[in-house]
Amino acid sequence: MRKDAKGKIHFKIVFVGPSLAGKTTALKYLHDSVDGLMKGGLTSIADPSGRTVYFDFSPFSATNTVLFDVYTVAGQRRHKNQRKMILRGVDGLLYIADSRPDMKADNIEAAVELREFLGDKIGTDIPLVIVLNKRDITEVMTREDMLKDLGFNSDILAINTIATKGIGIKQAFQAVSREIIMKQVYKTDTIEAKR
Ligand SMILES: Nc1nc2c(ncn2[C@@H]2O[C@H](COP(=O)(O)OP(=O)(O)O)[C@@H](O)[C@H]2O)c(=O)[nH]1
Ligand SMILES: [Mg+2]
Repeated sequence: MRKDAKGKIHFKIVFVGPSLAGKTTALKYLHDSVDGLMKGGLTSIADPSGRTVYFDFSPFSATNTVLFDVYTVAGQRRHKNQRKMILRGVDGLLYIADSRPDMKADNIEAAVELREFLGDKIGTDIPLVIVLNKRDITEVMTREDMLKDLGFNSDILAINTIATKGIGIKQAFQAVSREIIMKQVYKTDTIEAKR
């Protein structure tokens, strides 16, 4: 979380996950098609084939004082240092997995790297929502197998999505932003503790 010069609060949400899982597609959908969010421009830094080479970024404002700065990382192996940088100061995570069976190893590798960067803050200090994308493909892995492979805590919310059609994407974004607000603005457990 950071406060800008005008006193607005910015929360940072990052889409993570392996290359080609659908991170950029999901952010584009939020930007282009979701009503009820005030939106700034979408900045994408991609190579000519459309692969994210650095990150994508779009700010969304929920209210006049609260903004969500949403990023996607570049998923290819060689961009590890950039991912580490983008994840600095992250307030909430959307992990996008690719449901195709041949993406199993890539999904696991990205989840392992995320734990390497953020450790046990994942799902505790930093809320996480798991996004199981490409559920429109006929040969998809089962939800159970995918969640077991990823190895995140079993109480973490997982949502089936089809990013190309926008199915489930808004719900995933709302879920993680709600968790961030509960944790950081209302500090529900802190208030309880003070009573
Ligand atoms: N069938 C299918 N394809 C998808 C879905 N989401 C993304 N894609 C495709 O997967 C490819 C990679 O998507 P992209 O958003 O660039 O992935 P990123 O590397 O994670 O940013 C593109 O060709 C997308 O159109 C989905 O839900 N279903
Ligand atoms: Mg991308």
